[in-house]
Amino acid sequence: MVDSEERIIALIDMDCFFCQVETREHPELKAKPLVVTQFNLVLAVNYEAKALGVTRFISGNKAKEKCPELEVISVPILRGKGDVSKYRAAGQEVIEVLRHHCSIIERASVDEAYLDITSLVEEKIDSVAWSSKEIISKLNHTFVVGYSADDNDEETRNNGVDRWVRESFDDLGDVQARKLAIAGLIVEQFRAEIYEKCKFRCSAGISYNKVLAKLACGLHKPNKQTILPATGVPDLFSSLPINRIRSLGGKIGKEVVESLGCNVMADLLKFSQQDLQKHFDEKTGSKLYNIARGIDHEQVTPRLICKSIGASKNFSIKQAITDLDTLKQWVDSLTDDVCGRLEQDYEENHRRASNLTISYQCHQAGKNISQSRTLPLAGYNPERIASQAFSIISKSIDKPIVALSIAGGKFIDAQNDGSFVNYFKTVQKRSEKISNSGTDENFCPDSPSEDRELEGIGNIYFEENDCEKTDDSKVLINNRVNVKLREIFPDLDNIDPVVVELLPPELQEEARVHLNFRSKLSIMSPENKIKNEEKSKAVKPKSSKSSSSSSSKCEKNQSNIKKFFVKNSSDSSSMIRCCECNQMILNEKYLEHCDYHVAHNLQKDINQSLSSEVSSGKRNRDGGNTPKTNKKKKSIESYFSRDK
Ligand code: DCP
Ligand code: CA
Ligand code: CA
Repeated sequence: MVDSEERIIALIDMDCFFCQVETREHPELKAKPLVVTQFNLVLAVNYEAKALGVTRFISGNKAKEKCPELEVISVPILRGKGDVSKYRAAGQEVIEVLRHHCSIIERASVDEAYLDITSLVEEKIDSVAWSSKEIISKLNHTFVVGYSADDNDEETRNNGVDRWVRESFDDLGDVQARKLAIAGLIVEQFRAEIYEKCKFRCSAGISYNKVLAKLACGLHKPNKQTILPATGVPDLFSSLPINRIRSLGGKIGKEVVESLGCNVMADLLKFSQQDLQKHFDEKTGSKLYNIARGIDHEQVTPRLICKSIGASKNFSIKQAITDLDTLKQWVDSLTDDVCGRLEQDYEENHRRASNLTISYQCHQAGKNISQSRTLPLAGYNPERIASQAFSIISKSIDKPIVALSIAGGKFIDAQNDGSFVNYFKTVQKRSEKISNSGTDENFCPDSPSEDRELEGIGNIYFEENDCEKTDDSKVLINNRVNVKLREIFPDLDNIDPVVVELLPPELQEEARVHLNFRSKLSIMSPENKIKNEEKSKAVKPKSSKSSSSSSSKCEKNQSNIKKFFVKNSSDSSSMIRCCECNQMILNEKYLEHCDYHVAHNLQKDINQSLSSEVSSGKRNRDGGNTPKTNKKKKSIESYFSRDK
């Protein structure tokens, strides 16, 4: 691996990207001032409009006021939110051009990518005896920090490049500066080819790490590239505001400014590494210490495809979500979007997301408070994802919700895992078959179309099953395990806890779902309560002991189940770290393991809501102790079934 100080990194970023995509599609817009809006908010401004004072993140009307001749195009709207798929596809076209030349490309956003071009530079530098004159003539869109003025004056630019190249290639010149000059030639070629093939103009930054390449890219735009050599860093940092550095635009940058009193990057130089580590944490402290000196060890991770796939929606305070119906509609819509894209990604890139991140913002006391939760993702089932997201977000419905996001991430290789997406297709076909033949009517008489796979791919899936659903709760039942369980307990309503102890772990867990569910019902019904008391008197002493320590036993069993899923081998290549319990799980057991958490969490939620309802006396089915009203309150759980 190349030493981080020896690398040559470029960042290529498309100019006013959404505007260029629209102009390519509508050539009549060429050279006209143009903005692209989404719900009347300006997202992209072309350089003709920027020259007339139009800026981003203002309303389309306001932009039009500033520039009456402005052309305004809206991002297409799909299911009530912006559909950016055509811009994403256009960004991918650019990546396709680059990947013909470079194998280390990291796509960083819809319109930018980092390239590690160290080996390309080394090949090129040795390929011919370069003359300074030739290099200068080819760096015709290039600026060099420390040698070119900030304005775009062509003569100043050219003089600066001339001086820098001659200095770098004379006898005392620095090897790294020469490499950067050759990198400049390579990137000029890339940019020309992008224009030739895709008709998009772009800008680039070239330096020896990602942070500096990104910073350099923004210094001269559009259709320009900027080289940032090590000699240019101290001068640049002496006046560079902290938030201009990629990773210092947010919270940490704010803290550097507010609590350390730094205004420009050079102000950070007065702090020792220990000082910074003490103030922040060890990792952040040493990162800040390095960045202040122009050092960044982060590698370009070859990644042509995004790290996560998500769908999000922001709302103004006026439009904020305040009721469960609206929340459900939006959660369903975002979930459909994200699942469609995840499935497409699965087909195209043979990978699957193993994490689901559900984020949202509530407006409270004049501030937007962010909340986020990451769960294991066992499959791309929109109904299941929507119900998980809904159950999490709906807990905050007492505050206006101003942003929602659902994203799949932490992708893992799915080359040998055709069952993952196919599972749902199999389920669909299977349920059609079942409902046509009627063979499984006893199994789930109320909703054959909701039936789940009974055999097949070998993974255990805990799915929602309507035949076990009450007004108040949903019980997760795995049908495959359920079939086995029925062989042991023909009447699942009367499972003997003593026998449960003797079962293999996965059956124990499933049996417990039934036991819990029945015990919830028994809390509600005095008649059942008596029956159960009689039953528990009849069980052997061992059993009464086990029920007195049921919670610790249950924990023990759960930990057994966890152990069952966790491989104790040292072969970490086929293992994934679970985001929920942080344990390393064997790849082929991961889906199974995820389902364990999903079932466990939902079961916990159901139990919590039931016990709080019971203890606060809210329930009506309590033997008539609470007055019944005719008005049926819509419970959160009733939203779990999307077809209602
Ligand atoms: N974009 C968006 N939402 C944002 C920011 C940007 O949808 N909050 C879209 C519109 C942009 C595209 O992403 O065209 C790329 O964003 P950039 O920040 O790279 O901005 P531009 O490419 O528009 O302009 P520039 O020429 O400054 O790179
Ligand atoms: Ca851009
Ligand atoms: Ca960008």
